[in-house]
Amino acid sequence: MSQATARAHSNIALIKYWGKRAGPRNLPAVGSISVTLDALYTDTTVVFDDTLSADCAQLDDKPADTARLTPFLDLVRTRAGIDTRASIVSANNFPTGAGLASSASGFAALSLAATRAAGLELDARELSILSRQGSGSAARSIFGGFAEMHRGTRDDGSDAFAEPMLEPEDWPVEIVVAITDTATKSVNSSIGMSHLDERSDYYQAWIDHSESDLAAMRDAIAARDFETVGALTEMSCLKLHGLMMSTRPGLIYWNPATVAAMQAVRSLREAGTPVYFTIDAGPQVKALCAPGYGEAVARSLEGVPGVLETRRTALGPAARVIA
Ligand code: 2P0
Repeated sequence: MSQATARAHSNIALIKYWGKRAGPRNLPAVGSISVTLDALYTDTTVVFDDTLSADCAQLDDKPADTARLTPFLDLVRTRAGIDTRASIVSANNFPTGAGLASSASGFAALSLAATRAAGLELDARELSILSRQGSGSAARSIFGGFAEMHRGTRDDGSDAFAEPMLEPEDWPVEIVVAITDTATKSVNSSIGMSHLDERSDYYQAWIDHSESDLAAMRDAIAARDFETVGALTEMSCLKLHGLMMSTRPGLIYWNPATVAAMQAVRSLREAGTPVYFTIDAGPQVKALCAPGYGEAVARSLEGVPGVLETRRTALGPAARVIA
């Protein structure tokens, strides 16, 4: 029996990933840029146990489906040259499957825990490539601070990995998450973004502009230009949701409180607070705040009708082994 426990933090994309290239290995159609969140994380323990006849998993104290986990563990087993089944025990310190990137922190933590438990020592890039095969956004949660995921061009996925851009202390922006609904989302991301070339007339435009959006964001982050980073962040978010809404059948992840929180962020900005919103495949609003503004933004968003709670967070560290 061999085991390891890892912690990985959730992330949110400022320039969004949505859409896959054809073929296996979960290859993204576009690159993305994200920030890793200190306050939202997953702890995962993996035990390879000779007495098990099948993989088993538990998430937040409940039995979990292994349909997506066993093929992922098979990648680790093949690499380690073992055939032992595993038990996975995982816990999120935030609502699962509600647009808070639990698959990002989950697969990043699983990659690290499973490889260590299998006796492998992968470097961060290899871990990022492995994590991507569990969930595209997980490739970015291997790193802390600001990270960029490269789309890559190779069919084997060896160039589709994330890389660190800035450490948290290099630019301590803050994030306030306004939670408007804790239920699991109705359409998961993998299904929502499948076969977009056939399902959305806007998809080609999304692809065509992604490289210039990424380049503009890289420059703005390097210059610590908060207003440009924020404007690009809102633009990428709204473009993503336009693409989602244009998909047959149309995907609408927002509720009335989502829209109210977006408008509250814009009102705060008009009144002089440096804050911009972004939203993933769910109804929660994440407010990107310039350093020092998180507390004031959290207080304002708590007063928005329909916002259930807020979580304020700094940028978080890279995934790491904790036991
Ligand atoms: C992102 N999202 O860049 C985008 C923005 C949600 C909206 O990546 O199919 O769970 O596992 O690769 O990573 C969510 O999709 O999808 C996501 P898979 P994933 O963060």
